[in-house]
Parts: sequence; structure tokens; C-alpha cells
Amino acid sequence: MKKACITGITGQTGSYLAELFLEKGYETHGLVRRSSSFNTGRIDHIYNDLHLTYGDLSDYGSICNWIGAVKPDILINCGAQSHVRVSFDIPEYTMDIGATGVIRCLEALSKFSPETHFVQCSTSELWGSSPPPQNEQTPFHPRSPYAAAKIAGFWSTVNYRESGKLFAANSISTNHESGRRGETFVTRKITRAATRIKLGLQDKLVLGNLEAKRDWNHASDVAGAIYLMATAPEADDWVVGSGEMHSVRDFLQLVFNKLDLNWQDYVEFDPKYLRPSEVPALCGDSTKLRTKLGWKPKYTFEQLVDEMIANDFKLAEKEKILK
Ligand code: GDR
Repeated sequence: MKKACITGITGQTGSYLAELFLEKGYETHGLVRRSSSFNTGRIDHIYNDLHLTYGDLSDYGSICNWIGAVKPDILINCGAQSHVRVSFDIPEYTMDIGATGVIRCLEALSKFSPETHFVQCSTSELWGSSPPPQNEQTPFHPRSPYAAAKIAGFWSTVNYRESGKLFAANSISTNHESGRRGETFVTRKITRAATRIKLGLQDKLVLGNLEAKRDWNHASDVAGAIYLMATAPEADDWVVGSGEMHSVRDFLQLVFNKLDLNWQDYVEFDPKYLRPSEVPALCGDSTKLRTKLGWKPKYTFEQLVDEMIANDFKLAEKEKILK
């Protein structure tokens, strides 16, 4: 039986990857951070099918023990401090997990399981201020401690590949969302608030920069792309993106319109949600991934928005009944 290991398995993308590897017949392992509160909500429905191990990307010993014991066919590194705004407040921790954490995985693999195929979940944040559309040739210009950490992880992955140590690939993914998205990221913050406003559970939504533009994909489509990279004949760097770009303002308007609400009646601005240096526009040109590996997203932007609204509407309804 083939084996897959996932760091960040309790996160949004990690949970979709876990479902996918189980579906493909892999023995699926995850590294889970110890927390005093439950942090497995996104994988509770498959909990008994998974092999979970306590560990941490900050702890090289725990990664070595895990990799050495499992010797997986595939390791996907999804774990990170992934909030861009928060990375300005905790830059050192963000760097430790987002950069050194990658090196810990690469080192552990080269020592204990050099045949493993490794995929680093990198990000469109690497492009930063480079104008869209962006592809594998676009110059990097990181604009946050998060992106600076991720760029070190990206190049470390390239270096282990080029020095012949490992099959090491990078997924340069644009934003990915779903009903499982963390509630402090802008799309989920908006769908959660709009549905709660609709049911009278909340009366305002406070946001930052509405002009930023992003290429929003469904997280399950990104998980599908990562699987293709891990099972490709050769390791490489791959851009994942729909090639469609929308502003935060467009997203806001679309969600509120779908709920027959006027967003201007509810949205307030607070500078605390601004980033000291912002990424203005991201739009991933995934021609290489589509032509070489046959990737095709299942969700359109509109379907993604509809699913997020439906999911949050159900949650708000439950909350209302409980109240
Ligand atoms: P991003 O996602 O920074 O692109 O990184 P996020 O949803 O946090 O922000 C998108 C844009 O929305 C603007 N914005 C706000 N953002 C948040 N979180 N909260 C607000 O209230 C708000 N108001 C406006 C932001 O300024 C930004 O321009 C995500 C993360 O998942 C990364 O880990 C990942 O690498 C990239 O996507 C691809």
C-alpha cells in the first residue's frame, strides 16, 4: 500500500489532500500540532481512517521520527503560519515554520527517506508586487514576512532538487478557499458575516483594503493539482490558478447581492486590517500545469462563492436555532 504524509493536515488544504489520498488508496498520515483545544474539526469525518502523529514543524526530531517510521512515497508540506497580516506581528515564528520548517522536512527526507516525492506548498505571495498575470517566469518580490519565509522555502526546495538529493516540487498556488477556510481570511470573513447579517445575528462587518485583487480557487482543486505534481514523472515548479481575478470589493458585492443585501449598509473600514506593505493583484497563469499535467479546476468562481454562502448559511441557521 502506498503511503502519503501531510504536514498541516488539520488545515483547509491539508484536509482536502487527506480525503484525496484516502480516495486514491494511500495509507494517509498527518503531523498534528498539540493544542489544548480541539484542532481536528476539518478532518473529524475521516479521523478513524487517518494515522495521526503529534509533532511540529519547529521540532526537527519529531519530523525525523515521523518520516523515519513511515518512509512515505509522498510528503506534502502544507504546514505554515499562513496569515499574511499576522506575519507582520510574529515575523520570527513565521520564518521558523515557513522557511526552516521546509528545510527540516527536506533534511529529514534526505536522511531517512530519500526516495519520497516531496511537494512544498508555496504561494503566489512570492510574486508580491510583480504585476499580473504571473507564471513560473515572473520575478519574485515578496511583500511580507510570510512571503519572505515562503521564498526561502521555495528556493530550498529547488536546491534539494537541483543538487540531486530529492524529488522536490513547488506548488505556487494562488488563493484557495472553501467552506473550510479559516474565518479570518477575507472570503470566509465576508461569507460568514453576510449570512449572519442576513439572519439578524450580526449587524456590521469590519474590513481593510477592498481594492486588492486575487485569483480565488476552490481548495479541493488546488489539492488535486498538488496530487498531480507529487505523482508527475519529474519534479518541477508549478503555478496553480484559475487565471481569473476579482477585487475584494467585487467579492463583497457578489456575496451581499446574492443574499439581497446592500454591502454599503453594513461594511466599515478599520486600518488595523491593512498590511504595512500590500500585494495589489495576483492572477495565476497555470498554462504549464494544464498542458503538461492535464490539471483542470472543477469549480468556477461563482460555484465557489455559492458553496461558501450555502455552507455559512447553514451554520448561521444552526446558530439562530440554538439562540
Ligand atoms: P492573502 O489572503 O493575504 O491573499 O493570503 P487574505 O484572505 O488574508 O487577504 C486577501 C486580501 O484581502 C484584503 N483584506 C482583508 N484580509 C483579511 N484577512 N481580513 C480583512 O478584514 C481584510 N480586508 C481586506 C487583504 O489586504 C488582502 O489584500 C492567502 C493566505 O492563505 C496565504 O497563506 C496564501 O499563501 C495566499 O492566500 C495565496
